[in-house]
Amino acid sequence: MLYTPHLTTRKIMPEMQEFPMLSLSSRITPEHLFYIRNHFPYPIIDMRTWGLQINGLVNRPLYLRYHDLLQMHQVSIPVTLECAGEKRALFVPKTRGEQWELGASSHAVWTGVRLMDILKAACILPNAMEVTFEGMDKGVRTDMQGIFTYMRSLPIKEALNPDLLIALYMNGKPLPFRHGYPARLIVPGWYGMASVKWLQRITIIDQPFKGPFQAVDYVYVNTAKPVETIRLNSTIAQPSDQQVLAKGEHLLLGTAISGDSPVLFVEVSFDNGMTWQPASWLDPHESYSWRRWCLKWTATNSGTYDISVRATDAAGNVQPEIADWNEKGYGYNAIQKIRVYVD
Ligand code: MTE
Ligand code: MO
Repeated sequence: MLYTPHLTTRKIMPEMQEFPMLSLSSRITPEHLFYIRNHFPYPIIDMRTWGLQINGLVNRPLYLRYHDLLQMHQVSIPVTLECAGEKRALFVPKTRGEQWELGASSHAVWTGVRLMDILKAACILPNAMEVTFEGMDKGVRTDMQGIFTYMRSLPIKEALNPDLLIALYMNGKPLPFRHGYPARLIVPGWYGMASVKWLQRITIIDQPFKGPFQAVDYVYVNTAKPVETIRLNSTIAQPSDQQVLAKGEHLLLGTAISGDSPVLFVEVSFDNGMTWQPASWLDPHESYSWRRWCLKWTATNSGTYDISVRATDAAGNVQPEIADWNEKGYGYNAIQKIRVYVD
């Protein structure tokens, strides 16, 4: 049977779709398979009037039109986006929020202007503490009165990291509308919520930003720590859980990532973690990219097989057996286990 890959729909409005994990034939996710996570309906953008405003604690407020941004120095960085709710459906007990399975993550090469260059051009004042990023999408929340826009902040030190981009292109083509056209922030190594789409305003402030997408959502409620960098994680993309396989040789394939220390190796176990064998890398190391691993496996006998995968990073951290449960279900990164049946 011919397999035609397509997104897995979690919600239509606001749109939420998963990348089909079986489509890992390339490291880069094609545009039509890139996961989508929106909090609100799509914004309406009029390119005749659109411009990116930079204001607040700056000596030189800026208003950059699309063609101004296109004319600035461009850089390209491969960055994997991963939703903080990735694998939320695996939490026991269940948590509230979108029940994402394995595919709330995708990979692209982003091209655009360094945020640092824009902030330097605006001349930030010495009392700057945080930088806020405001999207153009807005709507109501079920837990609060009023209309909110999607808005996030970064500490000034993080905002000046030269790897942060105001991206104008994804995989060499103008940013698709669903992924933030005309311009989106890309915060490499952080969970996806930081990478604000449909940017309209960047504001430098001298106090912590307390908007609901900063101080209510995207907080690990158990520790009160903000959700920031991507936790060490690995995923079995192929075979899928509960799959029935024929006897013979199979290719196990998946991804590994960390927003902190580089992933050193991935191991696979067929005996519930008693013994582990190393997987091989399909991709070279890149700072902010998922890295695909694979392992050839021959199923000689019919029966039930439990397969686990775990990643280890350069600092010696290993994925936990049990994920750190938190009320909103962020940062699931326990060792993944699947069961397959060999006929
Ligand atoms: N930016 C805006 N303006 N509105 C949003 O709803 N969602 C965030 C982030 N940026 C969001 C946003 C979240 S939670 C994630 S995981 C990523 O966008 C998803 O990016 P993608 O839809 O391009 O995959
Ligand atoms: Mo997300």
